[in-house]
Amino acid sequence: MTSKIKFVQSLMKTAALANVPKHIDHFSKFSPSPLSMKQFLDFVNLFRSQGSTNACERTSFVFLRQELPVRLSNIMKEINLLPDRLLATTSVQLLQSWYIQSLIEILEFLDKNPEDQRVLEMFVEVLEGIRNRHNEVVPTMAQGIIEYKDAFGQQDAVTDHNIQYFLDRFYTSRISIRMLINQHTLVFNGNTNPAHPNTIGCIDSMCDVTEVARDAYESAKLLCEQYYLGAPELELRQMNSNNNKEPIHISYIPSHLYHILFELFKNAMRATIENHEASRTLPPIKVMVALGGEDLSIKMSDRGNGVPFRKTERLFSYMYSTAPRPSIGDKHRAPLAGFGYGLPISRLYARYFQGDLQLYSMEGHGTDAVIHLKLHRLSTAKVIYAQQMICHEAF
Ligand code: P4A
Repeated sequence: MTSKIKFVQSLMKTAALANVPKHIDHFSKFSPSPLSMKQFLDFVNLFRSQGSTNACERTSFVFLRQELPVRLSNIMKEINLLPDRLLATTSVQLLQSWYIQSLIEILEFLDKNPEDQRVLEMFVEVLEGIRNRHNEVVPTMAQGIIEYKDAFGQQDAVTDHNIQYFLDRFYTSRISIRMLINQHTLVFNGNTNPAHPNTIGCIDSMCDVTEVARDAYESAKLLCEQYYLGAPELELRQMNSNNNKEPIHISYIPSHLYHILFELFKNAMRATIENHEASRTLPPIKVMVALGGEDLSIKMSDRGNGVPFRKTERLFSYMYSTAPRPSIGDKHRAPLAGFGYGLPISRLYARYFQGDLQLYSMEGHGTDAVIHLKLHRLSTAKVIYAQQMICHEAF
């Protein structure tokens, strides 16, 4: 811990020397530019049709060296509005130092020449470094919340509500920044994935929904079998209103969909097994994938006895569900339970492109989790927390 503090302190000095607060003030005056799925896809098509990727890479570079500081600075301003006692925790200090370091690294590119190939290559490397630096943001923030709760006890409802509000914005911002970084680095480091020819960067214009669902099921099943003696079977059905014989493909980010489904499978498996410990058979998890004209919906139903209606909202609460991290290798502490941030963050992924995630639990029976995703074939709906997320509410 002391080395962490020293590191943070030395970084804060560097930050002051590099005039970081002034840059944050400047860039946070801009609102993040919302991008629609269509804009992402258009860019992908432009990139494809051009053959030469160079002009695209320059455009992307010039956009990102402005847009990333805007997004980083906006969220850094919000971090500064956290209650002092949370802001002062080692975890949140460490987290802030990552944001400062990343901002400094991108600002270095402001006066660089986009025509210089070496600059573009360096930019990709720096972005990859930034992405790795921020890998542990979610557990680190969770740790900060734990430190805060340990020191000051369970908070009042208003504080809980404010922290919920902040973390939703904070993680949405993180999703958006990572999406931009992934898109740029995956597209411009020259790797294409032969197994997924329709995937460019992290966007798949032909994302096979049932395939992602089966993958997520298999991974959850492996975890489940490591701890329990078995896992419920999967019963997957689909309804394609256009033509029921055809597989369901949508334009989406497969990794986002996978993340959501994996969380839901883990919950469904855990509830099913814990509710059927006495019996020898496990009721299957039933998944229905439905494609309509406007929405793609996925319903996952389990017979895990459900949770009382009064408690369903808690499943989405960061404050409520923050429990100490099960230590790595400690397989006897519910391997299917992470930090309890699975559901709230999954809902942010679903909402990110105007979808949603809802839970309908019937205590005594089981839970239905429903994901609604908007089809973005023609949609120009802008994503990224700009419109909904303008007002800054101080604690
Ligand atoms: N019943 N139903 C669910 C849970 C229980 C459930 C549950 C006890 C609660 C917490 C948890 C995992 C499962 C479900 C599906 C869901 C969500 C909750 O998507 O069957 O860990 C966070």
